[in-house]
Amino acid sequence: MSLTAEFGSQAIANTHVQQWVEKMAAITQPSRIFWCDGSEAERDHLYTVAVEQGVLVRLDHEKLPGCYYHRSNSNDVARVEQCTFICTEQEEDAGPTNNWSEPKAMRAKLLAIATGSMAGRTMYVIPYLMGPPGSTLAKVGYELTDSIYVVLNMRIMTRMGEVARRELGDSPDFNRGLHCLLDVDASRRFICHFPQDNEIISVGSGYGGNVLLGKKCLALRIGSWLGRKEGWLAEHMLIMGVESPTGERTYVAAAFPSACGKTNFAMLIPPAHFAGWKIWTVGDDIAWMRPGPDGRLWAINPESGYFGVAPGTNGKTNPNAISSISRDTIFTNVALKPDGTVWWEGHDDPPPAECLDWQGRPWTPASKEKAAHPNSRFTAPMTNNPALAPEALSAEGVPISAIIFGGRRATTLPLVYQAFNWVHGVYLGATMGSETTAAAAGAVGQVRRDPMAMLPFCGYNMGRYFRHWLDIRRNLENPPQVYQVNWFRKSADGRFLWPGFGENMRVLKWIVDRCQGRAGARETPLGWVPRTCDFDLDGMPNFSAADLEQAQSINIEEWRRELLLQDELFMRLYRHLPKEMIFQRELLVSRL
Ligand code: GTP
Ligand code: SPV
Ligand code: MN
Repeated sequence: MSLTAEFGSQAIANTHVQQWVEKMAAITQPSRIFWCDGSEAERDHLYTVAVEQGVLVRLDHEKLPGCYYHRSNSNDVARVEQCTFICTEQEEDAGPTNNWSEPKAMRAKLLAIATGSMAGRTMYVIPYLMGPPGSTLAKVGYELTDSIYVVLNMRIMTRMGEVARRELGDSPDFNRGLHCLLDVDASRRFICHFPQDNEIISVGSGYGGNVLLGKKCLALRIGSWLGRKEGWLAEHMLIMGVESPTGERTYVAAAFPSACGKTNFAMLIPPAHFAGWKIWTVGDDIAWMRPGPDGRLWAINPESGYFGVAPGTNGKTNPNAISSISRDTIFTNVALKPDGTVWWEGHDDPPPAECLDWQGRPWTPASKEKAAHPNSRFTAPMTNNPALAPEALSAEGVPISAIIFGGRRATTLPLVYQAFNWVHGVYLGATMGSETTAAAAGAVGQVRRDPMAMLPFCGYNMGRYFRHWLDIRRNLENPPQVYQVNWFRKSADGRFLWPGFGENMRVLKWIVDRCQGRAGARETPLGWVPRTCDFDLDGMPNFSAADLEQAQSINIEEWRRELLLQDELFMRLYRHLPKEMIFQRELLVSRL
């Protein structure tokens, strides 16, 4: 590694950063500190080192230019909610939906674990910016890590290097993130947030949301805490622009829980029937939103890449994702083919005759287990996306006309309905339920409450979070309309009642037309729903008005059970639950 002397050896940071890095280095004791500048020369160097060390496999650069392959430890393939903590002075500040620990004790425990953990290793110093440079919402973080995989992912997912250093200037106001890979032993795995100190310590994992600290840790958990303090919202939402044939653009944000369709919806390509309509992707996972001087809610995407679910991604379900991952992409825990390309369940190509599965074991179509892990992912720069909205790069962001909440529900929840008003909309978000997915360790397919798709990501008391949502309305003269959708309802024989993916454009068009005051609706106990005449079914030979009725049906028995499930969460939150939520519940009961 003769190159290393040329790269990263120069300390480039303000004195606050330098002092903190020295302190952390004294604890972790790396043999070398590498200061990242985010340059292309540095990127090439880091990929070379990562391949030399066996952390990455270089894929066939004729077929997949600039692409690499990684396997994480088989015990370390998803977020771990049971190891994720919010560390505040008062337990009540973390609230009943978070694991809580007293900050002093937890910090001491983690720093003891971190002591000497980087011996013989390189500590990378990653300056990164969440949000477009110059945005009033943008935030700077520094992540210290001994994982070169983390560095290479962070340089795709965030604006990394010089740009962040410049944005910070001489300020001490940056998020301090420490990540130590250790031996990825699950018993020493902790992802801990210290919102009062704007600090994150993550140890014992090398996977995604546990270690790319700008993403779930800063942009959502710490972000939501800062948002409450500073009057904005940090949300687990995609952001899209919907362009009509006349060139009118309507911006929509949507919160679906992990692995419930945000990336797919954000990159939607309208079916042929919708000539002249076009979807622009602003973001696919996280939205930072603040009331603007015009009384509208303005949103930015703090990220600059997509950390997306690989299985099921193909040229039919998501062509824009396929373009996004055609180059300069890191594939994690998918299957590796002998020709230096990759495969997963639901790929365009048929199953390969032979390959190595996500654990590196020989795999053939006769194998019983899956070739790719269900939570295998791609890390791709957003600039690869043919549908990237130019506004994704703008400091002002976009004004949001509609907020959509959606879960993965086999029963009960109709395809689409609209909230009567903002408070009712907050209630829809607060009572969201969804089946668990492979994005987090644990059982899959169990319905649980996941308010606003933020259950694993809200960095403070969930009851106060609902209050914050209600309070934001005071600064919104023109609040977004609020909708609920469910792409995942099933028939008694287990078929999806709605085709989903590109066809979701039909639901979206009704929503956009409502926002623009051109579409009708009918009142139901749940909210406003499209009448058959309001919903465009043209060009869907296999889907009839009767099918729509089935997808939209409201079953009173199912709703009785649903109300009981909602109560479970409300009871846990009772001390801080806004009264408005109880009133909304009573109103729903009386309407039903
Ligand atoms: P995170 O990155 O974990 O936050 O997830 P995400 O919300 O971006 O989920 P993503 O778009 O990656 O979708 C995850 C899964 O949902 C994939 O297996 C998709 O095939 C499936 N999916 C997405 N959209 C639809 C849809 O409209 N209908 C159906 N039936 N499945 C869908
Ligand atoms: C999610 O689980 O919601 C993700 C993937 O977006 S991770 O970054 O691993 O959290
Ligand atoms: Mn997510």
